[in-house]
Amino acid sequence: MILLGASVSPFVRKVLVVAAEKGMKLDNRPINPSTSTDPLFLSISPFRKIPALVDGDFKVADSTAIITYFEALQPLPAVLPTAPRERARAIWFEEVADTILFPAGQRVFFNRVVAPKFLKRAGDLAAAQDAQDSLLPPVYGYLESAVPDGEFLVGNALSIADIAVASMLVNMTYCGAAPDAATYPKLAAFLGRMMARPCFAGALESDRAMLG
Ligand SMILES: N[C@@H](CCC(=O)N[C@@H](CS)C(=O)NCC(=O)O)C(=O)O
Repeated sequence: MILLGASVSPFVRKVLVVAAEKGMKLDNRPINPSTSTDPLFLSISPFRKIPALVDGDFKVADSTAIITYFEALQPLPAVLPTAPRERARAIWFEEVADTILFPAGQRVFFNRVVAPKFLKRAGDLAAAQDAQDSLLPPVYGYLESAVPDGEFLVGNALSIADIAVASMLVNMTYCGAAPDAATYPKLAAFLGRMMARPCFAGALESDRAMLG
């Protein structure tokens, strides 16, 4: 299977981590979603979003859609809990990561990393600082209160909840906006635990190769 998109995108990272957890092999090909003219990419992802997946004659974009496909193809180890309430809670955390944490963090990551490193222009550092000061604290505060005493966000096993939240937070470690251990001890410890898991290793290695 071919996965289009670089691991520094938290949505791509989420998919790479799920695949690694399930022992599924992916041929990961970085592309620039904004400028790519690759007809294959545009045929899968009409709105130019990564990740995009090709599996033979099947194509689908969107991290949640791709992970749903993986889970159906290879149910074990499961990343979607089977108990109804746990599954709903896991999707809740994935949604918080994708729709609340990502837009807040992206303003920091884009202006401090993407603009100077990949677009070769200065980022809006005031906008980055504003997002770090005003947008991230409410999300971090919520997540700090939601991290249980156990190892995982939902139930007793790794799930999409942990992978989605940690995948977004990884980008914050690249732009000086990670949750600090003094203010968010449980969240910082959670992130450390997740990043140390073998399923994150390949994606983090790809990040290092790209970010230096
Ligand atoms: N809901 C999508 C979101 C994907 C997304 O926003 N990807 C970003 C990269 S982090 C992207 O492709 N942005 C390029 C653009 O908007 O032109 C998913 O879960 O895959």
